[in-house]
Amino acid sequence: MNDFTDRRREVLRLNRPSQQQFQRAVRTGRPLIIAGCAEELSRGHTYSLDLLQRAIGNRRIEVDRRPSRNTPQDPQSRPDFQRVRFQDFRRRLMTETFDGPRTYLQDDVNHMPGLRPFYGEPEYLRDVTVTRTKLWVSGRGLVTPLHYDPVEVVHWMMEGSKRWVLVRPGLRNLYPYGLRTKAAMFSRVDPDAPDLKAFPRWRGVRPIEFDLQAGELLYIPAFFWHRVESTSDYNVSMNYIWVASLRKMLRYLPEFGHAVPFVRWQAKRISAARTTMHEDRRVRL
Ligand SMILES: O=C(O)CCC(=O)C(=O)O
Repeated sequence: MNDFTDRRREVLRLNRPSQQQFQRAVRTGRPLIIAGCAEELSRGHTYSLDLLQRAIGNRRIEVDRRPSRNTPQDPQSRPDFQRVRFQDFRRRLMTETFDGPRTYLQDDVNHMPGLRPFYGEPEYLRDVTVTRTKLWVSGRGLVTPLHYDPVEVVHWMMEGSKRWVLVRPGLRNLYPYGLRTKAAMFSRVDPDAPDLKAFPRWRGVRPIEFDLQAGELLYIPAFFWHRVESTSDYNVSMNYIWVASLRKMLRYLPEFGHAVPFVRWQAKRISAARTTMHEDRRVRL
């Protein structure tokens, strides 16, 4: 990724922001890295796999199984989510090889009530209604392909590090999969090795690339494209998600249109998962 322009200054940086500073930064529409809040959020805990295992216990959590570390999004099918016990996920994580099949824990914290005493919510999110909080655990090299979400996200790097590539909202130069596919919010371009013959307008794209380190948080504005690579042996992060303002949805109406089938699918999954939440049996979502 050496030929990326370093556009770090397009990403704002704040140390322990107040609520007003955070809101002002959000209004600029730019991504924001937040430092200096980890101690308060983690309540002094270090997120080792031992701690997660103790906190999650015997519950089944949702993992995404992938054929390789950098699998392009399949436009024909949704991700292969499965429910496994944390100890089984952990065993897989420890035995997976860099180039072999991979497992990515991505689950709603509602499935892990034992984790609740071990983290807080950022003070500056007090005025937004967080609709979902999600835990991610991955091994080195795992890639989430370039995509956008129709919601606002703060991604807290609890342990490890991730390399982020961000691209401003837009559809024309990003070549998303078609509206009728199952990957309409995913780009067909791999920013690591863009095929400029197939995707010539990618030349006009100015990706922003940086590493997010343990203890930092990243605000990803709704509709901003992002590609994420886990860059340490194991990575633990948490997402705080809330609904974008109506103004923003109207501003990015074509992007929102692309997201509608996904939003419907996701809403069904979340509500199905919440109704079966307390039944500790294997459910394929
Ligand atoms: O960390 C990842 O692999 C993906 C994160 C992501 O897409 C998000 O936080 O919205």
